[in-house]
Formats: sequence, C-alpha cells, structure tokens
Amino acid sequence: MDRLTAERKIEELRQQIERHNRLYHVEDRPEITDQEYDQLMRELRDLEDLYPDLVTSDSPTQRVGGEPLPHFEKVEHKVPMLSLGNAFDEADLRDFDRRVRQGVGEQPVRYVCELKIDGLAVSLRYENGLFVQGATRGDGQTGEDITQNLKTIRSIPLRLSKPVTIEVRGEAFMPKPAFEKLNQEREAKGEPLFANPRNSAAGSLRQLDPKIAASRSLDTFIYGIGELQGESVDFHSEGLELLQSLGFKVNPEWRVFDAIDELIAFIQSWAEKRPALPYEIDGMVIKVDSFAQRQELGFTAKSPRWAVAYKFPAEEAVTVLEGIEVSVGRTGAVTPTALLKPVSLAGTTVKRASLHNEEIIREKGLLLGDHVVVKKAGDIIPEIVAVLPERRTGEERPFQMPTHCPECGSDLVRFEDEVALRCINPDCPALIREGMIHFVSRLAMNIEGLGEKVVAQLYEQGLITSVADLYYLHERRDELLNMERMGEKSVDNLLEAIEASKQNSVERLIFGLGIRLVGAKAAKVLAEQFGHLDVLRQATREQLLEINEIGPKMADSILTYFSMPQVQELLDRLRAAGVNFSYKGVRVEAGNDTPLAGKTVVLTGTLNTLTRQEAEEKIALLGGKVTGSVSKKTDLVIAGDKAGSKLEKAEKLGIEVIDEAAFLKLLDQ
Ligand code: 3B8
Repeated sequence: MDRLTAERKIEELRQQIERHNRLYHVEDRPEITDQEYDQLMRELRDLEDLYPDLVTSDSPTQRVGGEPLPHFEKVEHKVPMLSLGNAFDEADLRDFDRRVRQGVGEQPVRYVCELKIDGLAVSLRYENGLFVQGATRGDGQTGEDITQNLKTIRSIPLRLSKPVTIEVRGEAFMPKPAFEKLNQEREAKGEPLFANPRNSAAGSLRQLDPKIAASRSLDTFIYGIGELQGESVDFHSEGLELLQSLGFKVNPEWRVFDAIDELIAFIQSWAEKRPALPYEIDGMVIKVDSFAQRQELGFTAKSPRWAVAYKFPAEEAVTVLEGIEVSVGRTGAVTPTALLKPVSLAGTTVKRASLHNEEIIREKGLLLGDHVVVKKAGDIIPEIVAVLPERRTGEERPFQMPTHCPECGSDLVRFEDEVALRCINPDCPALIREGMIHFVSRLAMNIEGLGEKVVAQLYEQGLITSVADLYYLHERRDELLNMERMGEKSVDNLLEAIEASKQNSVERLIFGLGIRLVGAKAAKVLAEQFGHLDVLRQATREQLLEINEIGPKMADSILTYFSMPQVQELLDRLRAAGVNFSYKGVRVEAGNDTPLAGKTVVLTGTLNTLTRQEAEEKIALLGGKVTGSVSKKTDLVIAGDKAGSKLEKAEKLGIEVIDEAAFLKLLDQ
C-alpha cells in the first residue's frame, strides 16, 4: 500500500473506531461485535506500524500508551474548579431557592436538577477538537495532570465532533459491577479492599502507571463547561445538549424545573431509585439554568451561589440475619460477625456485618432469622442499625455465645470492665495465626503477597509456627512449591517480599509484634524515642513514662511483653535472620526547623492521595504531633473530603485549616 492510500485508510479507520467507541461507551447502542471492533483496531495498528510517523496523539491506539510517570505535573485551572455547598433536607433546599430568587431580584428562576455522581471531579481540555489535557480538581486552583490515565477511559472522546477549543468538567467514576469485580479479585490476591467505588476510582486515577487505570473500567459523566472559545451558550440546559453533541457522555437523567416543589418531588423519587442505578450517586445537584442569572448571583469564597448539592442520607438496606459467626482475634477477643443474606448496598454486595460483641446482640434483641437494617459507615464491613421485630414469623431462634474457644476449646473468660469474651490460651492456634497475620499486614511489616489466606495455609502446613519462621522460609522452598496455588513465580515473589521487609524501619516491627495497647502510632513514638529495638527492650518504667504519649497501662504492657523469655527468643531469631532493629526516620530530637516542628495537628475527613497512616507518618516526619480532637491547643487542621464537625469546630476556634492539596505542598517543601 502506498503512503497516501495508507494515510487515507488510517484516517478512515480512526473515524470508524471512534464512532463505534462512542456508540458503545457513550450512547450504549453498539452496532458491531467486540471481535469486529478488535479487527478494526488491529488493521489500524498494523498500518501505524508500517508508517510510525502517521501516529497521532488522538489515535485510538494511543489510549493506553506511555511509560509510568515519575510524578504528576501541576495544572493551573484557568477557571477555578469550585465545589458545591451542601443541602441536607427540604428546608435547606427551600432556603437555597429563597436566596436565589432574592439574588436575581425576584425574577422567575428555572433550575436544572442532575444526579450527583459519586466519583472524582475532573477537567478535560480540548484544543481545536483534540483532547490535550485532563486534570483533577485539586484545591480548585491547581490540580494534577492525569491526562495519561484519563485517556484510557473509553467514554472520553479523544476527538470531538467539532474542532472547538473547550474545557469541560465532569465526574470520573467506577460503575458498581466493575467495583465489585475489582474487590473480589483483590480479595483473592490478599490485597486491601477499596471501601467504595469512589475510592477505587480515585485510587485508579492516582496511579502513575497508566496500565493500571486502563485495567479498571472507569467511566465518566460530563456536566459542565469551564472555558469555551468561539461558541456561546446562554443556558446550562443548552450547554448539556452541546456537550452531548460534541461526543461527551452526559448523564441523561437531568430535568428542568420552574418550581422548587416539583424539584423536591423529583429528588425524592431518586432517593428511592438510587439503589437500582449501576453507578453510585450521593445526592442531586440543583443549578440555576440561566447564565445571566448565574452571573448576578456570583460566588462565595468556595462555591457558586447558583448551585447546591443535596446529599442523600447514608444508604440502608433490609436483609435477613442468617447466622452469626464467632471468631477469635489476635488478642484472644471473641467477636461475633453477622452472616447476612446477600444484599446490595451503596455499590457493594453485603454479606457480613460487624456485631462488635455480644452486648450488641442482646441490646438489639437480635434473633437468628430476623430482618435487619444495615448501613455503611464508610467502612468495608457495614453495621446493623436496627432489627425489624414486626417482620418476625415465629421461626427465629435466639443466639448463644459459646462458652469455649471455637478454635482450641479452652474456657473463654471475661475480664473485669471488658465486654469481650477472651481466649487466654497462649497456644491457641487462632491467636498464633492472627498474630502472624497482623505481623505481615500493611501497617506492620507490609509483606506483599502474604495475605491472610496464605499465612493461614503456611501455618496449617506447619511451615511457620512463629513470625520468625517467615525469615527462614527460603530454606524450605521445595515445601512451599508443593503447596496449593503456589507456583515457582509466586514462591519467588513471596520470598523476595519477605526478604525486602527485613529493611523496614523498626516502628513497623514494633507494631507488628502485637504488644497489647501498642498501636501503629505508639510504635512510631517508641521507635523515634529509643531509636533501636534493643534500647526499647531494656527501657525502664521511668524511661517509658517520660514519653508524653505513653501512659502507665501501656508502659506496663510493654514491660510485661519484653520480660517474657519466649519474646527474647523470638527477637534473637529475628535479629539472627537479619531483620532491621533501628529507626530509619528522623529522630524527634533531630531539630526544630521542620515545617511542623512542635505543632499539634488534627486530621479530619477523607484524604485522596494518602492513607491516614501515611499522613500521620508524614506529619511526624515534619516534626508535628497528631491528635484526635480539635481544641484550643490545636495548631493546624488538615481537612480532607467530607470533613465534618472537627472542621466546624476549628473554624469556630479560628484555627488554621488547610486542605489536602496545601498539605501535599507542605510535604513537598
Ligand atoms: C459548580 C457546578 C461544582 C459543581 C458543579 O455529579 C461547581 O456542578 C460540581 F462549583 O462539583 N458530582 C454535577 C456534579 C458535581 C458538580 C456539578 N454537577 N452533576 C456531580
């Protein structure tokens, strides 16, 4: 084929492919099969291979391109990306309507009402119809360039139907079925689960390697125009139609209203229909339709006065309590877990709910077979919030907590002023197994590929009886290979991850040992103060109590722990295997010229780019101290998404508040 013919054929293929892409991913009415689509892609790829100089950035072959980035570049938003004020009930909505009508001199107002997609706000820039840049909202002024990741989303057009220069805003999200599938896969691999579709979408788009985003079935709905050159629109409703005609995926459920009453009824109807949607919504957005009126209304410091977000109350579902499972944790505490008839709730299928302890079962009068109301509180495991006795049939039976440990059979005991029953047999297989699971977990030694199931399996096969055995597993490679689901590659990866964990800074080891009352935060403090496990191991009660964060109970627990001969033996074996015993971070005495030196910091809300643990670590590295509640002593509040009462309190007390983006900037210093 000569070059000119190839060039024409390439252009024709690209148009065909983008059209089918749109039909499939935007309009949901495919005309060809996946095989036919793949065939077109193959033809295009072959031609582009022959004429590499004809490859352009908007070619469908370029959706998943590129190497992992070293970091994300910053993007200044020409038009700030603001967030919305909230309304929680009908009264808030009526207030909003009143303020709007007052603001426009009592003129009639039309509203557009849209579903509020629970994803990640993104901005997409097109120049002469070509997608050139995609960014996160960030702090509204500056976001991060995530073009590579956004390109992998099939509902984002690489080329628009008209060569306009436009910047649009929308929500990137993970549909509920894709989210469920992803978590199932992660569970099978022993990887931490995402709490909800929103976190998994954010987590996917935050990856520096675009291959990860490409594997994650993300989708978009576009709901607004930031900047538009050449054309003009006078109404938001017109804007939504323009967006659709340009090739964007616009959520079809928006409607125009002349009166607030009908709008409220519309919102109520969606509160009921919400669970049936294949994607998560956390509310509805109400916007003034006329841009002239929007201009009159203007903005507050953070949000437009012409729009508001109505937030639905946390989703609840009714299901049946089919059983109660009793398990023993690493501290010996016996916890009952509700086994539920699977029910769909806020994007996941719920099968279990935490019951915390038997008190709750009695308090709520729970019977096996009861209908119960479950609710999610931001966690993976939901809670039972109520029992529905009116739905009893007489078949329900009471539940009896066991009197003996379900794993080792020894008598369970209840300590004074404790609610939980405990197994106190130090040789109980549950305690040993759970202790090892804790040791390898993410906040402790963080050994990748060593999930709960593998630890349990290694323990059952007798390959490990204490955590020190992990570091001698390489001597038993053949036995590992004989285990189920353990191939050559996974064994090598596992041994490598175990080897790598030897280099961890010692706070991970201290936390991983599972000393009673010593959490990740206390472990960090101990590591900072003592610098080395051998120093900590010999610390006196007085030395421990000198530390602010260590109270008498924790000090005694630490002393008891290190006085046990089997602990001394364990530590000696870990050391002999080459496990690091020293603290690799910045010691507290190290100086007071760090940005947060001596400051008391409170973290609230959800952070998108760091786990809470990571954020706490970073704050400590900057010399700051993290506390749980806001008071006059607080110097700084870091507010993530959905920050609630702590943020309010900080504002009331006039304490400095920074958002996640500003925090990240601080870390960069
Ligand atoms: C102005 C308008 C923020 C938003 C907006 O589905 C503004 O419109 C915004 F400052 O965040 N999550 C939507 C959604 C979000 C926003 C919006 N419209 N449909 C959403």
